[in-house]
Amino acid sequence: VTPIELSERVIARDRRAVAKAISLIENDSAGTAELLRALAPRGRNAYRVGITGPPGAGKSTLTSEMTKALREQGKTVGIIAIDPTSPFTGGALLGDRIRMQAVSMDPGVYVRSMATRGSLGGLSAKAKDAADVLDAAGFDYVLFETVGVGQSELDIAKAADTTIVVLVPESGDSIQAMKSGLMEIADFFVLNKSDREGADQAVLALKTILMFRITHAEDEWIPEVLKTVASKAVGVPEVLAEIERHRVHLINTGELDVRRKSRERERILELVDAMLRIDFWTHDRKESLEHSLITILKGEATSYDLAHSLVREFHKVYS
Ligand SMILES: Nc1nc2c(ncn2[C@@H]2O[C@H](COP(=O)(O)OP(=O)(O)OP(=O)(O)O)[C@@H](O)[C@H]2O)c(=O)[nH]1
Ligand SMILES: [Mg+2]
Repeated sequence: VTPIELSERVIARDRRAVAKAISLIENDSAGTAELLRALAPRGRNAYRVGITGPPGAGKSTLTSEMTKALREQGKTVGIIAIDPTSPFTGGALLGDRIRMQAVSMDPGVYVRSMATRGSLGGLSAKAKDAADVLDAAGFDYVLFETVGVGQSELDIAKAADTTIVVLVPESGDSIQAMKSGLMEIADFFVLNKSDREGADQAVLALKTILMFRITHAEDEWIPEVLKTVASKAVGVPEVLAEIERHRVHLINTGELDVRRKSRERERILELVDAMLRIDFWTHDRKESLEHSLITILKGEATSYDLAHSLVREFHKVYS
């Protein structure tokens, strides 16, 4: 199928076409640009929510329950579970798949695991592009779940309109969140597993930390801390209500457009970087660099000299 044919099937919400389209993106396959171009006029309607937090916090359980609740409201939901570590389907994802099976039998729900294999962008970029596909396919919500910890969790905020950080009562979680930069990306917090001991103290600890961050700026959004028991669907309507409250806030302050523009800007910067790098590092240039390295060791040149001469030569080729 051509990218145009594929785009038509995506717009008709053909599940196999959606799967194929996301695979194209995942692998930087030829036709990706044309596909996204054809889908572009159809998108820009889905609301994108990132669900992140430490391993085992209950992100998948919460995502499933949120999906069920959204379906009851008549909304359609696309879910992207992102695995930053393994390009293959790992154990965690398999577990997710089983957990998500109940919701994914529903034609109004699409569940997809995703890895980043290609070189034209990182995790958040690929997640964004995949969300563009689901958006064009007419899903009302796109939920991203990030598995694991680290930079990928922080990056997901770039792909989402609203980012939820899921924590659990275990002591030290809020301190951990503060250290790892999760505090900065959270539009609100969910303290899941609040059926466990220490939930109220954990909420208090989080709220105390958050209090220090209040700047009293006009239109300031102050992140809430909500308690849930995802495994019993407790607190889920409140989570959806908070997403809605945040969405309205973003619209009223103009911040939604700011976020969406910044998402596109980041994506373009990343694509240009990757494209230039691919054009630049031809076999010949790599060889030439390899042969010159010895001059540095001999003290006859510096790394700056070699970089400058490579770039100068590159500019000559393109002028
Ligand atoms: N007690 C309790 N257990 C929960 C709750 N929510 C989820 N769990 C359980 O916690 C375990 C992990 O839940 P997941 O939803 O897989 O957590 P996750 O954050 O998606 O995990 P990873 O994707 O592996 O990082 C499962 O056994 C869930 O049944 C809760 O509110 N209370
Ligand atoms: Mg999970």
